Amino acid sequence: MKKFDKPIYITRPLLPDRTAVNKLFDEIWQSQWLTNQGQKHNKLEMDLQEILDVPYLSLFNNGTIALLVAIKALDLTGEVITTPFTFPATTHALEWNNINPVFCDIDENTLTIDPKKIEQLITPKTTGILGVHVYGMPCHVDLIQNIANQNELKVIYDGAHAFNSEINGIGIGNYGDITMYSFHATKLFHTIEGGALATKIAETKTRIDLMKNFGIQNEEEILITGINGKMNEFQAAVGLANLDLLNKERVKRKKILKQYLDNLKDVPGVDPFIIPENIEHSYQYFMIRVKEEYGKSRDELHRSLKEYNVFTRKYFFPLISNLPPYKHLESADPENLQVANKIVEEVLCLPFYGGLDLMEIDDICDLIKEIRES
Ligand code: T4K
Repeated sequence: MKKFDKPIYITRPLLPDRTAVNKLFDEIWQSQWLTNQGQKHNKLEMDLQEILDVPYLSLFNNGTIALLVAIKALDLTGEVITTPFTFPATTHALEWNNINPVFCDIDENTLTIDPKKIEQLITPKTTGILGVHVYGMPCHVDLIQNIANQNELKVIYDGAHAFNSEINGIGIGNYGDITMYSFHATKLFHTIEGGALATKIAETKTRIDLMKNFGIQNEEEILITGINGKMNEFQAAVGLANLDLLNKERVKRKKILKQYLDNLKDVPGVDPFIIPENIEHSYQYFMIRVKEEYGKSRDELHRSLKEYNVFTRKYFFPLISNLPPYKHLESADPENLQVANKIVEEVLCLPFYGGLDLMEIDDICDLIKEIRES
C-alpha cells in the first residue's frame, strides 16, 4: 500500500491571493480604523446577508461567542433541549449561560436531534431547543418549530457546518429564532476566526448588535450586559478576499464528493453520509459510517490510515453527554441516547477540501479497501 509522502489532513484552509489581501490591508492602514464596525466589517456583513439569503445578519469574532450571545439575546434560562452529537462548543455555550443542557437522542438518518423524542423532555423549566445542522444536514426544522410553537419555546440552530445550506431553496438561517454560523479557518468559508448570527426578527438583530458591543447604545447609554463579540477589520478583509474563492472551492469539493461516492459505493461496511437532493450541500465534511461488515472497527481504520499519512477525524467523538462536565446529568444516561451512542462509534470524516486532486481521493479510497482486506 502506498504511503502519502506528505500528511493529508481533514481540511486545509482557503488562502486568498496575498496581493488581494495586502490591498485590503493597505486600505485598513490608510483608514486607521481597525475594529468596531469598520467599513470592511460592514461590507462583509451585507455581502454575507445576501449570500446566505437571510433577513438580518450580525458578524462575530468567532462562532462560540456568537452562540453565547444568541442564547442570552433570547433570554433563555433553566433547561434547553439539545443534541449530544456535536462539537463541545454547542453545549458549553449553554453551560456558560448557566443553563442545564437536556440531551435528546438523534435521528439515525439525519443524525440531528430527533423531534419524536423532544416533547417527553419538556418540563416547566424548558425555555428552548438548540439543534445542530450537523455536517450541514438540516434538522427537522418544521417539526421542531411546531413543538416550539405549541410549548412557547425558542429555537436556536447551530449552523457551524451549514454555510450556504438551503432547504428547497430557502437559506438555512431563515429557520428558528436565531442561527449561528462559524467562519473558523477549517470551514468552507472563513475569516480565520469568525462567525455570525442570522435572524428574521428586526428587534432580535438590534439586541444582538448591542450585546456584541458591551451593550453600548451610545457614549452615555449602556443598556444591557453585553460582551465583546466584534469581528475586526483584518478578519473581515480575509473574509472579503475569500468570497472570491468560494464558488471555485465549492465546485472542486463537489467533484471530490462524487469521486469518493463512486469509489466507495461497493465497499462493504462503508456507508457514506448522503445529503438529500432538496438540500443545498454545504460541502463542509465528507463523513462515512464504518459498520460491522467492514470487518475492522472505525478506530482501527482511523489508526491504520494515519500510518499512511492520512489524518481522518472522528467528528463528533466523544459524545458530549459522556464528557466529564455532562455525564452526571439525568438526560446523559446512555440508555436514553442509544442512537447517538451507537453512531459516535461509527463516524469518520475523510479529507475533504479543494486542494486535493482526484487521484489522491482514489488513493485514499484504495487504502480504505486494502485495509479492509489486510
Ligand atoms: N458548533 C459546532 C457544531 C462546531 O463544529 C464548532 C466548531 C463550533 C460550534 C464553534 O465554532 P468556532 O467558535 O470554532 O467558530 C475544528 C475547528 O477549530 C472548529 O471551529 C470546528 N467546529 C471543529 C469541528 O473543528 P479541531 O480542534 O478539530 O481543529 P484542529 O486544530 O484539530 O484542525 C483540524 C485540521 O485542520 C488540522 O488537522 C489541519 C487543518 N488545519 C487547521 C487549522 C486551524 C489547517 O490546515 N490549518 C489551520 O489553520 O476544531
